[in-house]
Amino acid sequence: RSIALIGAPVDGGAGMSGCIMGPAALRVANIGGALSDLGFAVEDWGDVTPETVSLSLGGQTHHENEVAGFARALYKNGVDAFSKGMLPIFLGGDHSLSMGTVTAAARHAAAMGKTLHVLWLDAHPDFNRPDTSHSGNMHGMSAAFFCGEPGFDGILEQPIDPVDPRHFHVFGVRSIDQKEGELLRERGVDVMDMRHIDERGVASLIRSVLEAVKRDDAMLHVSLDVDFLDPACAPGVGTTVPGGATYREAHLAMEMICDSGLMTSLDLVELNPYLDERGKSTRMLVNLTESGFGRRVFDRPTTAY
Ligand code: DIR
Ligand code: MN
Ligand code: MN
Ligand code: MN
Repeated sequence: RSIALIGAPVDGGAGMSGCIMGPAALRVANIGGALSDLGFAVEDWGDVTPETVSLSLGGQTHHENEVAGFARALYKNGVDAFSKGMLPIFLGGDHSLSMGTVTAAARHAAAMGKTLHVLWLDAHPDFNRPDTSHSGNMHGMSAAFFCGEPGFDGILEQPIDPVDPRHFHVFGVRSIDQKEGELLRERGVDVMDMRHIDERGVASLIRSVLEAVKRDDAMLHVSLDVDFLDPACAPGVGTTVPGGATYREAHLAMEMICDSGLMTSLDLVELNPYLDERGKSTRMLVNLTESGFGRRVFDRPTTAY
């Protein structure tokens, strides 16, 4: 398989700046070399050039032109990568970039007559609309956008292929705004919060997601937000929330995703190198990516995932 690394230095969607340095930090940590060593043909497409957009979403929403400019460029680059048979890994950048990456995956899925499932590894579901968001930060709205919620006209130039909210799997959440929670419930989003993980364990929950993807013969986009992890193992993010996934829980999730062979695209988002401790969170993201693409401690008996 070949992998396209696509950089998205956007940070206008986050509450504070710094994610703009994310793609550079991931390259300094040699994410491309790590994937080559695992046997992949890796092409680094560099950072996308955001388009120029002029729109206003209203409410407190801010930086919509920067966010939409990146979303449009990422959408085009993503569709291009899929049509070349490559697996794109998007190097963020704040989580608003998924407005472009997930819609690209959904477009490719629709063109192939398939559906798309999205696995969202995050402390937050990012399911706010401009009219429900308290912060106006668009990194908290990306999932609402690609699931087809109203209020986002003009972000992309063309209509999107909305993701079925029941195929939107939120994993590891521990911070949900009130109206956001009501919307998640109304739409039937598959929400697995930290208590679910405590009670049932990563393995059984991730297996159920992967089985749903397999059953639907669907594509799978994985979106990994640094704040999915406990701040103890990944402090380099603007929105740390206590009680996150441990080092091993996160690796297990990525290892199982790898074994399933189902992942067709990946976002690495919200890395803020300015807030990091000696590259800890950057390295964590690179190591998790390696687990997602085949790095193993030792052989395992062959079982299904
Ligand atoms: C909060 C925080 N729900 C908001 N969201 C995110 O601003 O909408 N923090 N995504 O990382
Ligand atoms: Mn997020
Ligand atoms: Mn988050
Ligand atoms: Mn289904």
